[in-house]
Amino acid sequence: MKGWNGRLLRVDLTRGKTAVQEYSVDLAGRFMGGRGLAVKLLWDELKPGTDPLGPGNIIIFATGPLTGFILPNSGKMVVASKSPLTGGYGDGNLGTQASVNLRKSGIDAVVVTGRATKPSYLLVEDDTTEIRDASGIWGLNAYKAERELKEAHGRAAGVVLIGPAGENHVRAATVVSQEGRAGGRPGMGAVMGSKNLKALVLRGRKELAAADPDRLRSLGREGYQAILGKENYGFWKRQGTMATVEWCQEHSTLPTHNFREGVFDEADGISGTTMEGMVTRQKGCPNCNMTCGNVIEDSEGRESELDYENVAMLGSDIGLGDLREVATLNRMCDELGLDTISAGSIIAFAMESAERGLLDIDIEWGDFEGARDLLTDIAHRRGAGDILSLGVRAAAGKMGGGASDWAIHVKGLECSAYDCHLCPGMALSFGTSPIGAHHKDAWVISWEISSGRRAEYAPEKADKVIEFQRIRGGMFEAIGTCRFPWIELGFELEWYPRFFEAATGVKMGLDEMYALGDRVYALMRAFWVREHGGSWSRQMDYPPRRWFDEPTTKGPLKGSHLDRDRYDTLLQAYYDRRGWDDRGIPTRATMDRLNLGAEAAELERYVKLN
Ligand code: PTT
Ligand code: SF4
Repeated sequence: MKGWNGRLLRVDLTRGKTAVQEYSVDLAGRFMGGRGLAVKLLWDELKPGTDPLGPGNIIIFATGPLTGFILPNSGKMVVASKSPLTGGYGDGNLGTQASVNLRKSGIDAVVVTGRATKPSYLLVEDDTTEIRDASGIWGLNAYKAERELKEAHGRAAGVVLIGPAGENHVRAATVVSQEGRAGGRPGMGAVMGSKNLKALVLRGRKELAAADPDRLRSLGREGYQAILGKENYGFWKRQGTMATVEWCQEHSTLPTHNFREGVFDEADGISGTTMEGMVTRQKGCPNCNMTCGNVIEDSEGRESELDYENVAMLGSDIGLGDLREVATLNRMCDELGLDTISAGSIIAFAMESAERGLLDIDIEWGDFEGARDLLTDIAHRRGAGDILSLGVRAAAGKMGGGASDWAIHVKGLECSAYDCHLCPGMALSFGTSPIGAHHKDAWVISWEISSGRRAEYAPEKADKVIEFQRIRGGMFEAIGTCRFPWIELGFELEWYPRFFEAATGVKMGLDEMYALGDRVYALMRAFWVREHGGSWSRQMDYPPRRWFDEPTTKGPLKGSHLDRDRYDTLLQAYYDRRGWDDRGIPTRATMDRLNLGAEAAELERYVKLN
């Protein structure tokens, strides 16, 4: 196999053993890498009903066949596991030197099981693998711990690790890297913490073997050049994802006051334009010439790397309009290893619960000090932070008193930063995302707004969601590169089959890549259904109640809300197009068509397939 290393590193923390295992050409061909490889391994090896925070859970760090080659934005890896936040399939995508180093050590994915008896970290140096004592860095924030690990193992080491939130099993703890990269929103950091696994430290110096190295080199050069020539490149370099603040405000989709509204009175204070005057440097992932990490000084003089999601959720959604204070909360999340989107949503939920007299804490909208204290309490599970550390769905369930009405999530994952009171297509994207309410698979909102928002529930919206899920959630999550060149700059998708062929020698058109995406989607859905058995229903694919029941009260689109019946019709159109039945479960014929016959037989042990 060229392009792929064809090898997994298996780590059993209970026994303290590691082993390298070759995997088959068939597995690579059917699932490719990244998310595809991860969900297939979880499907085959994770016992249904496993406690996500128990030693039986499996966590996988999976690169794709393009990861690590000198190609545009090829520094990504997927971190996947059964989620302690949602109880279903969970993953996230991280840009880090660790991805490149893993591939250069001759490994495509690390598969971790069991639980170490004491704090540990995994050290991989080319062909040598060791489980080491992490007692000295347990309890340290992610910045400090990463610095210590780099001091011990050299600056070239790639490190992915957790902070105190992961150690304390906070359900929205992420995996972090490089002081400002984070991935694994549905609690992948908590799974690491439950295994007493503080970090993976990876060094690799081998040459990655490509099927056609000369072609790959020239394609890579041309690709980087083409990106530099894209019209929007200059603006992207200035604002990165932060341009979205102004865009969302303009279109009434900026989450505000726990998604009550889509406009924020102080939006200018947290906008990309405001940020432009504050940027001190830019950071990014390896092999990238679009570096989108804009660093500013926070209100305490420390560096903080901003992205739209972080700023909207820790800014407008909690009513905070000072960018340097938002940056402080953002920096805290990175140090604590806490997902910024969920953290913002949880704080907003707490603010609203306090306002309604259901949570006895002293906090109000826009209260920076209160938010700062609460973040620390959540990460350390102190006081009200304990119940909030479970995420908004579980916290609302425990609190009662109607709190579920203002718990903004899908399937237990807090929504990312797009208010959908008048965006049914984006609401469908959140509803059907394979990990809960995340925008990464189908960010259709820009298309939805530009193509006539008022043609509200047209079935073409289901087509668009599926198209994006195929490209973003299927192809990009499997090949191991960042999707930003395509979605942000218009770098043509046709580049990717060319890169893929030069790397692997396998000719695969975009249609085949999308078919692979459909296979991966069906299997992720099967994973959810197997975990839920008879309790699975189409209600799981509904967006938060607030968007149906509580019209917005401000801005040009004041009075907007979603319509339940029409959403349900749109959802049905989505199922029909995917070949899933009325429950949202792939039919037997669909599974067979996607070459998932054996997986269908396994699923039939839990639910009857139509
Ligand atoms: C991603 C989610 C996002 S999506 C953001 S900002 W974004 C938040 N970032 C966080 C952060 O920072 N710190 C923190 N403590 N928590 C955070 N939570 C949020 O996590 C990220 C970029 C971004 S920035 C996006 S959209 C793109 N995502 C990609 C993807 O998913 N796949 C892919 N093939 N390419 C992508 N390119 C872009 O990568 P999750 P990163 Mg992230 C600090 O992982 O779990 O999917 O959540 O990985 O290396 O930081 O790059 O406006
Ligand atoms: Fe990383 Fe941003 Fe570059 Fe994508 S564009 S690879 S997220 S730095």
